[in-house]
Amino acid sequence: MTKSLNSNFKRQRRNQKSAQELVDGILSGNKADLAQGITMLESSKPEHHRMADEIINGCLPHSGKSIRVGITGVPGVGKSTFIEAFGNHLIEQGHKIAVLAIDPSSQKSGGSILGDKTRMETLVRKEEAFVRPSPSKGSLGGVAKATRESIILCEAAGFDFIIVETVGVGQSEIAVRGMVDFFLLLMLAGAGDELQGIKRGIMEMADALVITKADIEEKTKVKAAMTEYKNAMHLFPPHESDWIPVVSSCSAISGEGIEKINEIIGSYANTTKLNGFFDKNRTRQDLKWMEERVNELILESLKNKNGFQEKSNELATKITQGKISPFRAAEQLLKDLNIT
Ligand SMILES: Nc1nc2c(ncn2[C@@H]2O[C@H](COP(=O)(O)OP(=O)(O)O)[C@@H](O)[C@H]2O)c(=O)[nH]1
Ligand SMILES: [Mg+2]
Repeated sequence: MTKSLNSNFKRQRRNQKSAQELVDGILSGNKADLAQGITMLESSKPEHHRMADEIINGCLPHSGKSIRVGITGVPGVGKSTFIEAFGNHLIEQGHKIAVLAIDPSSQKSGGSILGDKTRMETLVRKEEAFVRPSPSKGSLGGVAKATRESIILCEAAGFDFIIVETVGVGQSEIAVRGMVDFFLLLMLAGAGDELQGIKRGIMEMADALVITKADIEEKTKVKAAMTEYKNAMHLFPPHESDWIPVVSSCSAISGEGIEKINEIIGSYANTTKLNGFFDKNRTRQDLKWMEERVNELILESLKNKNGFQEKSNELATKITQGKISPFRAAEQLLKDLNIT
């Protein structure tokens, strides 16, 4: 059997759909097809790349009609539990919500995936919700890329409220900030921000800072923390959106303050749509996305060039033997391949 016959046979046997079939399924709101489409985006197999591109292109004209919200905060602060409560509230309001996650730490432990899904127990069973944990493989860059593309697919499937959960440590916030409209930081009343490991830069990116677990903290403590954070937020330069970040509190267990957060996000969307920032921000994100995609395509075409692997191996050996500097080797590689 030839190779292509063999792979056709395999595809049929596994009942795997074509890109067009998946796009049609996604556009009709089929969650199984959406899940399979996202699996293609996350795949590192070169034979899936073309299919992923076709799916994205098929979905793009039907995307964009949602509000995209990023949620961050240190592990254990209560993000997933919040999303469970908030998501159920949104569904009651008539929304369809998709939850995506970027959690670089879950790649090592693999544990938080299960944790997150069990924290969203009622949400995952709802027809109007789609919950997708962080991919368990790949670099932060790769995971972030897949998440950005997954947003497009979710929107094409009719989800009008997209939530991206990320862990409040390291680079993943910046990646998420670059793909959402609104950025929400969850904090606790008890601990100071140093203790909570939240960097100033993350606080500065937030459109709202919400103190959660208000049910287990004394009211006075929650109030004091809110005042403290309000004062701290005042010291940051004003947001380009002209939006003044809001400090609020909630409990994902009692439901107190959950509705208010939806109002805050609604008010943000109104304000920034009126003053033009909403669209400006999305356009800027699109331009950045294009830039990243160009870099990716250049790299891909370069690596597909004849002799790339051999030359690259040859030079690697020379570096190991101390015969050439890494800097020179990189230049040499491009020269040998006739690129510079
Ligand atoms: N009392 C109370 N506990 C909460 C609340 N939100 C989360 N928790 C608990 O805090 C722990 C961590 O929550 P989780 O949502 O997994 O945090 P994440 O790591 O930020 O996603 C769990 O045991 C939750 O039950 C809340 O509003 N009130
Ligand atoms: Mg979580």
